[in-house]
Amino acid sequence: MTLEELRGGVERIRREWTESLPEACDLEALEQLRVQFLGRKGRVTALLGRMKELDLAQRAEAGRLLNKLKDEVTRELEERSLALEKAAVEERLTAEGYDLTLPGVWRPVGHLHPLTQVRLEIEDIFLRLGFDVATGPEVETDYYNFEALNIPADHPARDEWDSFYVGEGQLLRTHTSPVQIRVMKERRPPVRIICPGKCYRRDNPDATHAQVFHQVELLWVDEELTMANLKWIIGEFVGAFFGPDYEMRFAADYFPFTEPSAQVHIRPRGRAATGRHLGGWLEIMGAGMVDPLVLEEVGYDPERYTGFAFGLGVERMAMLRWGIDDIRLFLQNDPRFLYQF
Ligand code: 2U9
Repeated sequence: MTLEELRGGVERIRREWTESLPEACDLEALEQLRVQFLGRKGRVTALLGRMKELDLAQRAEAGRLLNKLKDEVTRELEERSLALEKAAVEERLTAEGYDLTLPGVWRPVGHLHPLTQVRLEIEDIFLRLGFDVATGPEVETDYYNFEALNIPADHPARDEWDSFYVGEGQLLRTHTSPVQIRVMKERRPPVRIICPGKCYRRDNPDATHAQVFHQVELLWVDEELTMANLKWIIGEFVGAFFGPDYEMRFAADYFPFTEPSAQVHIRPRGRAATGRHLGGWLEIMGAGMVDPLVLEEVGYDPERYTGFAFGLGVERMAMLRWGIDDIRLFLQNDPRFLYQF
């Protein structure tokens, strides 16, 4: 073979390629064409194989010609392949009647329950203040729920009309305080925990009472803790949760497990005393210094350690935050209520 013959061969292949390409109307036909020209036994490959028949001096020119042909065929093959793929997609979209300009179907995206939002926010505030989150069982024994907390046997909460008993000496916990008892028995002071969780009481449901509700309780036991430290912590909480425009006061109260005990009130400060609060004091939680009898019960020396605790209702915090007037709304799972948060 001479260089001229090779040149003629290249031109012939080039022409036939250009003629056959538009006839390949689908990807399958295109693949057959590729095999025919570029495959191991294809026409371009065959011509490449015959290069060795040429004089050494002519091989460089022959190689240039053949490589150019191969590159052009490869590029045009790719272009045609992309064009055919695109046409196939468009044909399918037209055939199946899709209109990509139509607005999509709105699918509601879920979100956290308002009570979960409030609980996480409260946890966050105390995590930043160095407290651990502790949890425990919802089915408790009489001992952890009442006895260890200095709640006497004749206390009305112990009556089966006020608590849900599930067996002999076993009940659904009426507060999360048994978690603190369990943690104190496991650890040595300093103990700094908050205990969020579900609680159960045998109330008649109304706008402010539910048989299932949520609490967050806090406990800090250490040396030299006083009521002043308690007041500071609660002040930090009120500022973080309700904002800077509230003032706070303590009023005397009684709980079997704290001494002294207090209820904590807040009210909008000064000119902020407008809107639904109208300047009145709102009770937000109960609190107090842990009763020495409770410390003794878990094996802590009450002469060396003191502690304070508070308990708040998550529903109550959410109701104050959003102006919700019926606690039962939290349990009804009505999307018209839930989607507002
Ligand atoms: C231990 C020692 C002391 C937790 C406390 C309150 C006051 C309180 C109520 C708030 C609204 C219950 O959800 S509620 O109805 N709680 O007033 N709770 S002091 O005191 C503790 C807890 C555990 C070992």
